[in-house]
Order: sequence, then structure tokens, then C-alpha cells
Amino acid sequence: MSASKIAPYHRPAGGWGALKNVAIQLVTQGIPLKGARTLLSANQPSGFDCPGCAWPDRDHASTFEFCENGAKAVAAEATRRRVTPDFFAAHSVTDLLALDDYTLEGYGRLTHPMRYDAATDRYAPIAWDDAFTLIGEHLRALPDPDQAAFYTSGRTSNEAAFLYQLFVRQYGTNNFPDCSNMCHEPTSVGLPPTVGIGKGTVTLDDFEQADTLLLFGQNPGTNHPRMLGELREAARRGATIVSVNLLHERGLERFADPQSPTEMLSLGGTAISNHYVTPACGGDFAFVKGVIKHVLERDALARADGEPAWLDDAFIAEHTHGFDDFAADVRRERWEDLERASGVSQAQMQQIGEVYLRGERVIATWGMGITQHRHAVATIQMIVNLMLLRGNIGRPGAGLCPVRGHSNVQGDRTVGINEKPSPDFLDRLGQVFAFAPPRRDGLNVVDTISAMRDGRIKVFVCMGGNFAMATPDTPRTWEGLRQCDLTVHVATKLNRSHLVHGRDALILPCLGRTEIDVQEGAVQGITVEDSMSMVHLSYGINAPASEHLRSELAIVAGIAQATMGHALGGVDDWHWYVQDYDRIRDAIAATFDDFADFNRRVRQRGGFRLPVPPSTRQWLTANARANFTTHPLPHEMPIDVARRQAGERSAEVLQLATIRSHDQYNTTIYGLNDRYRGVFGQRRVVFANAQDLDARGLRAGERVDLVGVWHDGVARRADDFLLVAYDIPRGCIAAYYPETNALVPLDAITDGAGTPTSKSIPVVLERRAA
Ligand SMILES: Nc1nc2c(c(=O)[nH]1)N[C@H]1C(S)=C(S)[C@@H](COP(=O)(O)OP(=O)(O)OC[C@H]3O[C@@H](n4cnc5c(=O)[nH]c(N)nc54)[C@H](O)[C@@H]3O)O[C@H]1N2
Ligand SMILES: Nc1nc2c(c(=O)[nH]1)N[C@H]1C(S)=C(S)[C@@H](COP(=O)(O)OP(=O)(O)OC[C@H]3O[C@@H](n4cnc5c(=O)[nH]c(N)nc54)[C@H](O)[C@@H]3O)O[C@H]1N2
Ligand SMILES: [Mo]
Repeated sequence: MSASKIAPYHRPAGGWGALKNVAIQLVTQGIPLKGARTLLSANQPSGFDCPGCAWPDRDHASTFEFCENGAKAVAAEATRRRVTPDFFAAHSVTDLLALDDYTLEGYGRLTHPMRYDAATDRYAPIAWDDAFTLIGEHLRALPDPDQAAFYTSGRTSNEAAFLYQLFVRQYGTNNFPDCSNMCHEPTSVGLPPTVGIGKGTVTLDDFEQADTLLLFGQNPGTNHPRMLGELREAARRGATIVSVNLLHERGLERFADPQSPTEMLSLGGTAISNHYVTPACGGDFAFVKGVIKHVLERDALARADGEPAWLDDAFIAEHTHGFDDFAADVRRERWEDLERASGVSQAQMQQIGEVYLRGERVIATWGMGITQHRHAVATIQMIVNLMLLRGNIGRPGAGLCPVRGHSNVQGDRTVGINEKPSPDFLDRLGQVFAFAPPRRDGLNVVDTISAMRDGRIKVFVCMGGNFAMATPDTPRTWEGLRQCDLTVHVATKLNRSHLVHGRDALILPCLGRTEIDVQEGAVQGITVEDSMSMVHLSYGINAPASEHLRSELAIVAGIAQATMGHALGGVDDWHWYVQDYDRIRDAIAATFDDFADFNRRVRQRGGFRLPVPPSTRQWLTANARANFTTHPLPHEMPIDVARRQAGERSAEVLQLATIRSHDQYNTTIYGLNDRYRGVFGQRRVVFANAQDLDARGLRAGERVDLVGVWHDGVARRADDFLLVAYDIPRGCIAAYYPETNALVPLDAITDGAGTPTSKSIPVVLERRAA
């Protein structure tokens, strides 16, 4: 690993750096040339869906699209390293807990089912059937099924997720905390009342036709590298690209396509953004409102002068509701209040308003910089308002594009992983499988943690993910996990969640998406849904990491059979579904009209797209219209509240945004560099504005502790970070997740969506004693 240093990066994103880093990853994971074959099969017709991000690819049938971070995700799964029973015999859980997350996952793939033994403080092998029996005993012993919770991380296939929710609902609870609760939940909550569906409305074809792209709070150079290909094409054909981001992210500024010989040889790359706006943390809500205010003002002027209107009057009249109230509210806002709340000047809001007016086909995208804030739902609805003004939804080249995270997080939701299922869905599920699904709303992620802490959740099953690290308020989450009677983790690699366990604990190793899945002698494919609602098949190509691995589906069936004794839908044994995954797809098709003829359609080249009614201007809202939503600026922004609570330290409070480095996949750390941001060989850094440092008598290069400020008076801290002077708005700092999750209070959540506000946590900096 390279020595630690801070050195600004001036080259474009992508380019030679990307190729070099893939080679380094292959060597680190012990993958020889064969690795190249694995990489070339990502997103190919007969290959597997990339386990990296949820960005779609051209009809799943095009030439290989190079993606550095997709390659890292594949290499991490295809690693030659193994965590065997011998490994567990040699290391106590207490010893393993002392290691960092990078080291833990670096040990490689899990090979055997393991059970915790308190007498030796070690995990020891257990037979699969005994593991299932143990889970069944625990679950059946609970007096109330609501005392169990079932987490899903978004890599799980549609088939596994469907079977999982079917079993859990037969068992009797809707307790489905899900990674989505920490991710795009505000999108899933904010969009349905406005456009009738909680998903994006565009396809890649729309990206090809758009003349204006508004990119809010996402870092595609790292988290969705294949999206840079679309942005590069757009930039080259003269589309106007506006980035709205707390930081000047390299990938949003310049990109060199590793597959373009000219860009690689000239070292220059393509400029991406024409305009770059850096609002304060959480300032996007007021910023978008300011842009809208300009649009309304220009429209009013044009009309007064007898010029053509700027608004799409016909669309607003025919398709929308609520315009007058909304417009009146926007007109009432004063520019100085919008400036203060956004951290953006009136002039720049007007400038971007002008860009929006000139755009004939506008797409708005957003990521975690928008969703992980107190006012995320309002911000997303304000973006929708902006788009509705000129009919930028439901026509070619225009629309909404929330950019999802995990490669199947959207699909898991579609097939029923939802702690607040709709009555219609439950009715249908009950009809198809002849049972009475539970009707009570279940618990989301933060509610599950609270419920564990006060003993209301006793059994916790995780289908993937790393709950102990990905969730907020780390010490409190750990308290909760340790109070459980049983924790179960279905996983590919060792992580901290396996070490912060209940009294009984199991680790159940599963096949990854890159691996060949054979049931009853036949190779099985699974399906996933990408960020643009395309559903396609995925087949692994590598031999399984161990002969003892089972597919997630087989594991769900094993748990279900041991718990319930019989299956649903006139089937005796849950394993019947797993013998041929087509059977589960038939069950999905019977439950959801949108999946009619699933098995045939998914075998068409490129798969199929689930219906997205707003993309053809059909609005499945209560009033069958697209709705403008009115959201006045709050009297106090979250940071003002925190400052008030901080008492005499009020002037010191900063807003911390917790973000991803280039060398990580959520809690999986691939390496210690974040090269586009100039960070090498380390992760405990905090990016701060030089003037903020001066004002606090601090200097870049010093080490500091981050100390939380919250109304409950609980001491929250994350210690020992290197201060890096950075181009970031005043009052804001940024540092990597998950090291900073201890600072995120459990009740710091998005209004209406329960998502941790991981992008604006009030903290103060304290110099460490030398
Ligand atoms: N390689 C890799 N790929 C991934 C992941 C990964 O960890 N590694 N994670 C996957 C997952 S689950 C997800 S959800 C996505 C996440 O992908 P992103 O949404 O890109 O996630 P983040 O890195 O958390 O950062 C979001 C961006 O928001 C900006 N930001 C922070 N606060 C604000 C703000 O208040 N306003 C604005 N406008 N911008 C702000 C940050 O500067 C950063 O550029 O990526 C997915 N893909
Ligand atoms: N402070 C802060 N916290 C955050 C965020 C943030 O920006 N800031 N982002 C949030 C977001 S957007 C998300 S999505 C969550 C992510 O939360 P999670 O989805 O819970 O976390 P991951 O790190 O993606 O999970 C990694 C683990 O998944 C397991 N795994 C990998 N592949 C498979 C597979 O195919 N099957 C199974 N069964 N297991 C597998 C491996 O054991 C690996 O260790 O974190 C959230 N937490
Ligand atoms: Mo995510």
C-alpha cells in the first residue's frame, strides 16, 4: 500500500489511473489472467449483472463497458483468499474485533456455515441443517413474530428477495429494515404523491436526447463510473451540464474514457460540467427554490411584455394540480432568505434558472447529497416542481433520474421488501398464496435499532450487508445487536456485523453473483432491476468460492422450511421453489401484473422494462395528475437548530457530510486511496475550508477529534482525523463513512422518510493532544 500523503489530483477522472488501479486490485486479490475473463463477462448477455452499482447499461448486450469500480467489485468477490474454519479456530471474536474493516474483508470469502461458541469466543463450523433448525427454533419460540426483523442489502436478487418476503410474511411480520431506508427512501416517499411512482422516469435513450442535465449531489466518477460515459457523450454533443455538489468532484469536471485512444494519448479528457454550483450542506432545497423563483419571474416578465410564456401552460393545465398555491409560495420567498439557506448567490440561482429556461429537454439526477438530509423529501419534490414547470417529465430526452446505489436495491423493493407494504399488494399476495399476510407496518432501519435496544426485537436476520457499520450511531447500534437472542448473517465476506453479535449467532456463506449457481443439475440465472427499471437475467461464470456455499435462495428455503414446516401456494416444501428458479419467477408473475410472462420476457435480448407510467404522462396519483408541492423555507435550517443547542460553542459548529472514497464500496474498503480528492494511504481525513480552520486556530496537517452536538446530550465522537484544507463551502466539512457513523444520532432523520441525515451532522473539531 502506498505511503500516506495528501497530493491534489489534476488529471481527468478515468484515464490511465483507472486502468492501473484495476491491475493493482487483481494482483491484491490474487486473481491471475483469468480475472480478465471475469471482468469481461460483467453486463454481457450470457454473463452476470455487475454487482457494483445500479446504473443501467446499453441493452445488456453491447460491447464491454470498462468501469474501474465495477472491476473492483468483481475482483473483490472473485478473490482467491478464503476465510475457513481454521481461520476462525485461530482467531477469537475479541481478537478479530480489534482489526479494521479493510483487514477483515481482506481475508476473503467465507467458506463454511459457522456458529458462535461463547465458551471459546470463537466461531465453529455447523452443518447447514443444524443451522436452519436453530433459526427455526428461535423464531418459533418468539411469542410474537414482530419480535424478529429481517434486513436486506440491495445485492439480493429479485428471486431471493421475493421468496424471503413471502416466508417472512407467512411467519407473520412486516419488519423489513432495508439498506434503502438509509439511501433513496426519501425518493421512494417523495415521488409517489407527485408523479405516482417512486422510481426514475428516464431511460438511457433519454440521456442521448437531453440537451440539459442537472446533476444534484452525486459523485458518478466514483460511485457510478459508467454514467460518466453518458455524460461525456452529452458534453461532446453540446448539451449543457450543471453540477450541484458540495465538493468539486473530479469526475464531474473532466473525464478521459479509457476506451478512447485519443483521450488516453492526449491525457486531456473531456470537460463535463459547464456550470458548477457548490451549495452549503443541505442548501439544495433553497437553491432549487431560488432557481424556480427566477423561472417564475422571467415568465411573468415575458407575459407582461407580450412575449411567449416560459412555462408550459398546456401541460400545467392538462396534467398538473396545485400550481397556483405553489407559485404563490415561491413568489413570497425573499432572495436574501434563499441565499442564506442555500449558500448560493442570487446571481448564480438566476444563472442556473436561465440554463433551465434555455433547455428544451432537461433531465435532473440526484444521489445521496440530496437524500441524506433533514429536508430531503421536500428537496426532491422541489426538483419535481422545477421539472413540471416546463413539462420536463414524460417526453423524450426529459425526466427524473434518481441514481440508485446497490445493484438490485430497486428490484428488492419492487418484489416486496417493504416495511410499509400497500394494502393492495398484501391482498394480492394473500390471494395468490392463500394466506393472511400481516397488516401492521413493520420497522425500518433506525426503528429496528431502537427496538433491539429496548428488547422488542430478539431475532435478527440479515440477507447481506453490514448492519453494524452501515447504520448510524454505531455504539448504540452495537448495544442493540448484542442484546439479541440470535443474529444471522447471510454473507459472502467476513465483516464487523458478524463480530457484533447476539447470544446465539450464525454466519451463513452464500454464492456471489459472479458464481455459477447449479440446482438439480441445471444452471440457474437470477434477475435484477437497474436504476431505469430494466429487468434482466444474470448468470455467474466462476466456480463457487467453496463447495459448501449455498445460493441465497437455497438459504431462504432452508430457513423457511425449518421455521414453517410447509410452504405456501399449495407447495409442501420450500425447496421446491429453489429446484428451478423459473418457478419463483412464475410466482412473481402471479403476484405482480407488471411481471406478466416474466420467464419469457426476461429471456429476450436485453430483458424488459417495467412500466413507468409517468414516462408516458400517466399519473397514478390520488387525483390522477402530477402534483406541484408547496414547501415554505423552514424558519430554522437544521444547522441553526444545532447551533442553538450548542450553547457557548455555537459558533464552532460545522456540518459534516459523510461520503464515499474512491476505493470503497459502502463498508467494503478496497484500498486506502481516494485519488481524485488527492488522498493516499489513509482514510481518517477530514476536509475543511481553510478559513474555518483559521477561525478555530487550527491548521491543515494537524490531527483532530470530531465531537457530535445533539439535543440528547449523548457523547458522540470519532477520534483522530487528519485535517485537510479543501475547496468546500464554509461551515461544512466532509469525511468518509463508515468511520464517522458513530457521530450520526439515531434520531437525526429525514422528515417523513426516516433516513439518517448522514450528509449534515452537526459536529465541532477538537485538536488532539500532541
Ligand atoms: N465504487 C462505489 N460505487 C458505489 C458505492 C460505493 O460505495 N462505491 N455505493 C453505492 C450506493 S449504495 C450508493 S447509494 C451510491 C452512492 O453514490 P453517491 O450518491 O454519489 O454517494 P456519496 O459518495 O455518499 O456522495 C454523494 C455526493 O454528494 C455530495 N454532497 C454531500 N452533501 C451535499 C449537499 O448537501 N448538497 C449537494 N448538492 N451535494 C452534496 C458529495 O460531495 C458527494 O459528491 O453509489 C453506489 N455505487
Ligand atoms: N454515514 C453514512 N452511512 C451510510 C451511508 C452514508 O453515505 N453515510 N450510506 C448508506 C447507504 S446509501 C447504504 S445503501 C448502506 C449500505 O449498507 P449495506 O448494504 O448493509 O452495506 P454494504 O457495505 O454494502 O454490505 C457489504 C457486505 O455485504 C456482503 N455481501 C456482498 N455481496 C453479497 C451477496 O451477493 N450476498 C450476500 N448475502 N451478501 C453479500 C458482504 O459480506 C459485505 O461485507 O449504508 C448506508 N450508511
Ligand atoms: Mo445506497
